[in-house]
Amino acid sequence: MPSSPAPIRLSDEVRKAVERGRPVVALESTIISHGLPRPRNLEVARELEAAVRAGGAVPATIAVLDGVARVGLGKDELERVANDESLRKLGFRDLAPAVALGASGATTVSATAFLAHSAGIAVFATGGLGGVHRDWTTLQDESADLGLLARVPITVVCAGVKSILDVPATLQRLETLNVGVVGYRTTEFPGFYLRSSGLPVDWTLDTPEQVAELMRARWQLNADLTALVVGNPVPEAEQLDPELHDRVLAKALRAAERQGITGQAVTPFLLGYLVKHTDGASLEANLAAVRGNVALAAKIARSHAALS
Ligand code: PSU
Ligand code: MN
Repeated sequence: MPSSPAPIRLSDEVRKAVERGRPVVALESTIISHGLPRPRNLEVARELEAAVRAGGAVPATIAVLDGVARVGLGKDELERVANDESLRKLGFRDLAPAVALGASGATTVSATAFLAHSAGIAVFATGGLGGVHRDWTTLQDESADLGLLARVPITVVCAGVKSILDVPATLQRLETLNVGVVGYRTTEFPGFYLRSSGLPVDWTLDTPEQVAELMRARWQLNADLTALVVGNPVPEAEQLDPELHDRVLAKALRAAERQGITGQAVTPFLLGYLVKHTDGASLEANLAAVRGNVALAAKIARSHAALS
């Protein structure tokens, strides 16, 4: 085979931090390119990186640009991810084709978790995970996030799974797949836009140090075969009004069905519909959740770095 440039490239800052065992937090790019409206998305991308730094960790936003998987983006690259409407949405299975064809795209949870782990990063923050869709019995639409989390031992801080999904079915799948699930300062699995999904979690942790202890125990037991999902609820004052949530979501699901939205387009369509029909309130709740997750992830990354 002819030699070609390394397909995964770490920024200098991220490489040094990983080599020295300093805290690093991976951030996905699909939420920026496909999950949030422009131009707010660029502001948010910058804000999240700044929040990781303020929390004492190095941010590593991940995307594939011109066939190279980048772990840690420069200023121009982050702008490109936010502004380039032609960027594709890349799940794990899309990484190799994107590299082979020199394509560009934003990475979802599955692709980001894989690349972050490959780069030696232990902690990853996002908004809400993908999961089992509500019409699963007919369409069999289950996010590729779940299958990847069953294979990659990374800690993912999130506000649960997106409430547009079948949350009980998703929790069941996570159990079957042996993905670790804990609630952070809650006994209930978070509901993304809402503080609670109404479903219980088996384990509750109350400090970043406890999460780091759990990560260490998984490693000591050789039980870090799968991901660890840390469910961190959106603050009560910033959640979406549950009544508004249920009402608009029901309409969004009907609209998606009527318009024949399928596959990768489903999640961005539903999130966009909610933003529009809640006058932006769902966007604020989404952002509040992501901010909280990023701040917690930085603390967990620090505790983890201190323990290892
Ligand atoms: N979290 C958010 N907004 C998003 C996503 C997560 O707050 O847009 C993205 C993630 O990249 C996740 C993807 O992996 O949605 C799931 O898409 P799908 O259901 O097509 O697998
Ligand atoms: Mn899907």
